[in-house]
Amino acid sequence: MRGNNSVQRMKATVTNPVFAPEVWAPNFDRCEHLIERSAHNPVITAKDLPFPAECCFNSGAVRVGDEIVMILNCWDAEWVPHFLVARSRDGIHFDIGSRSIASPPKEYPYAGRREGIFDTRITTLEGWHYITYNVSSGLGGRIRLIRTRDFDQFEDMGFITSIDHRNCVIFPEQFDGLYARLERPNGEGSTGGDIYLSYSPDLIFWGRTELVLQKGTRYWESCKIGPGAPPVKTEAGWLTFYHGCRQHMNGIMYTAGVMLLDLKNPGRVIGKMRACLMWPEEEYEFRGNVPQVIFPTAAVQGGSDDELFVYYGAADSSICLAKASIGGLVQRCLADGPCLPGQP
Ligand code: BMA
Repeated sequence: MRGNNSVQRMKATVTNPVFAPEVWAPNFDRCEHLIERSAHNPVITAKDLPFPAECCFNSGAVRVGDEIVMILNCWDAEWVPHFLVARSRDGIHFDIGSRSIASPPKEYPYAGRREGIFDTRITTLEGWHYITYNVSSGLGGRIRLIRTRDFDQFEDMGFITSIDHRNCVIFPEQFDGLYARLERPNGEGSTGGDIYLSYSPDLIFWGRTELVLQKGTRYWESCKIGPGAPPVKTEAGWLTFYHGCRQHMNGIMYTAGVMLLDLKNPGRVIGKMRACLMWPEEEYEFRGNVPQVIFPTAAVQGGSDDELFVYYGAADSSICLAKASIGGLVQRCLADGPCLPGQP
């Protein structure tokens, strides 16, 4: 658990006073007992990869029996993206395969040096592990779907959104015979940056889209928000980690927030933390390809029934782990209320 000790530890290790959390993180105390960064962070960096690489980050993971299996997203020394299967028993030390299980489509407009594949998320559903990811192009990004039963053979299911979509997470259950996903159409300004829900009969064709949460409830999520990890089922509702972005004079800060969605009607927010759960504090979250980024992509069962292992990309450079209390997060979401725009 985090407490005053961790504040002192940070004060002791932080050399630049600008990084001291109390200077710019007034909500620090509100979240200290709800989530704890692993002392092993970052748990995976480019140095751990089986070939010369620039970086790895934003990678989905699921629990399969005693193992946590990750589809690790990395960029090699030529800045070509790869998805690698990585397995761990303790959630910290991963065996990383060298076979890339996906690559950018070869056809226009997805081929070319500017394009890439990134941000994997995994949902286990009806005996399959479904992997969603972004495919970027100069004409806008889209979401593509792969599935596997064993993380050995993979089936490409093609694109599952129209253009300019980001951040798609699939629920691990059906609702009245339909699959459901949270998604973030990209857009700019007033036309995008919010979280929506869509339904599908077959995971390919999606519709009945509805707004779930708008950006801008709080200052830390004022510029855009997006679903982070596939929702986790609890007795009280679907516990859903998302990222919240705040624009400042030097760019965008990515933080992590949490909301609780209705069990039967997952488009309804029944609880939401006011404070953001995590914001860049550690040096590995500040320094990297894109500074000030915490990007949650997976929340899997940890060492006890109440514990979640939350994986997140840090500064678009490494993969990190934080341990969270399910009960604590649910309680805080409900205590803070739906906390929607226009509500106190
Ligand atoms: C988002 C995604 C993420 C990335 C983030 C910060 O739009 O592209 O992959 O972590 O930007 O660069």
